[in-house]
Amino acid sequence: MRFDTVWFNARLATLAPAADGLGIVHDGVIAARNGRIAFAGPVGDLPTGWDSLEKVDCEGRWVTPGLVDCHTHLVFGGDRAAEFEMRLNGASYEEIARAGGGIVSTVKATRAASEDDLVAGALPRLDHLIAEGCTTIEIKSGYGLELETEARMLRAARRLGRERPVTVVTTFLGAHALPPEANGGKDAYIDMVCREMLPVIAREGLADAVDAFCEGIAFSPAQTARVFETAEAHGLTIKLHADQLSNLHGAKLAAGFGALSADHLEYTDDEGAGAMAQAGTVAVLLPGAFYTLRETQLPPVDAFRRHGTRIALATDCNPGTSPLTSLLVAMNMGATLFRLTVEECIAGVTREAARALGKLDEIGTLEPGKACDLAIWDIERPAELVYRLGFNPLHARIWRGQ
Ligand code: DI6
Ligand code: FE
Repeated sequence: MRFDTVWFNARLATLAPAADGLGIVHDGVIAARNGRIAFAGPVGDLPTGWDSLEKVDCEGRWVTPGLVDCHTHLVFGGDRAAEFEMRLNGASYEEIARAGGGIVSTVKATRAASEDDLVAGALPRLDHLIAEGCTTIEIKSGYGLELETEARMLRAARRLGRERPVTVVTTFLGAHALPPEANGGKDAYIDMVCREMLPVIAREGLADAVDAFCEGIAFSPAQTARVFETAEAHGLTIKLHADQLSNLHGAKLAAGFGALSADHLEYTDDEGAGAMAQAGTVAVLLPGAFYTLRETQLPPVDAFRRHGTRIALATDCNPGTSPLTSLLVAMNMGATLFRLTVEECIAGVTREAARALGKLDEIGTLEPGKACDLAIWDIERPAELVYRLGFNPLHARIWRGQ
């Protein structure tokens, strides 16, 4: 057997579903051919007579699947640092809104930004994620709230995937917030999302999935269901910002539509957790938003475990409620704030995050046939990836075998 590259002398956390826990292999080898994993396992199981163009000695380092950030709003205009500072200095929500703050300020800045501006603004954030081993990222629209800017955000997101060695998955989030010009007309805005925006986004192939924000301050379950029906009609997969600030039973609604994931979930109840397990809808927990909002209601992790609901972790990188560009910090927060185990955290940013994107056939574990996306770490045990805070032990990152 002839390989392109062989990484040997490695400790592997394969995350293979058939294995126990992290799927640890002590004297491990990964072999790649044409950008895909051709072999992953103990050195003794390598086919005899193999050869390789390149051999890399990992010197005992740990190798995990490349990390997957399955929920981000990485592309946006402007920033909200001034508003953050005002709030710390005692400004009220009204004062911030009057000073042009809040989500509306990001919408305004995003509408004013060209595609080049959006790409340039997002690249430093993307580079930070990449420097910590991220090889796949989901990026949502949702700060345009009109067709032209939503499409521009998605085009910028796709372009990021051509400018850097990373896989970008895009999600249309037209139903993120009500734009100011809608003057409170939520149903009319959802009409526009379903009749004017979504069909064009789908036709132009700009989005892989459709998401919505189901919440008192955003859209109702009935309005969310209309968006989902339209997404289904266009053959797009579904995700949902569900039960973040209150329990509108968004988790159950998402499960009912066979959503890939329901995300946030602080206020989800036992019934919602069970419905998600039944439907195979992944629970994407976003501890960066929980932390930034100083939320105290914890997501129902025990119910997820009891029902067998799959748990992923993501950054939710956005300028308002989670200005976070680190999956390592997201893992630490998942453990410290939500009491997830080391295995749950590491699976949450690899295998389960891949599942939340509907890409488990392609990425998320070290198994033959999958894309050769690897993170090689200078650590002695996997727990270090979760335990340390503000320290990056990445030694090397491989995307598509390179
Ligand atoms: N949930 C959130 O926490 C953010 N969006 C969402 O759906 C808020 C986005 C922002 O404030 O810019
Ligand atoms: Fe979000």
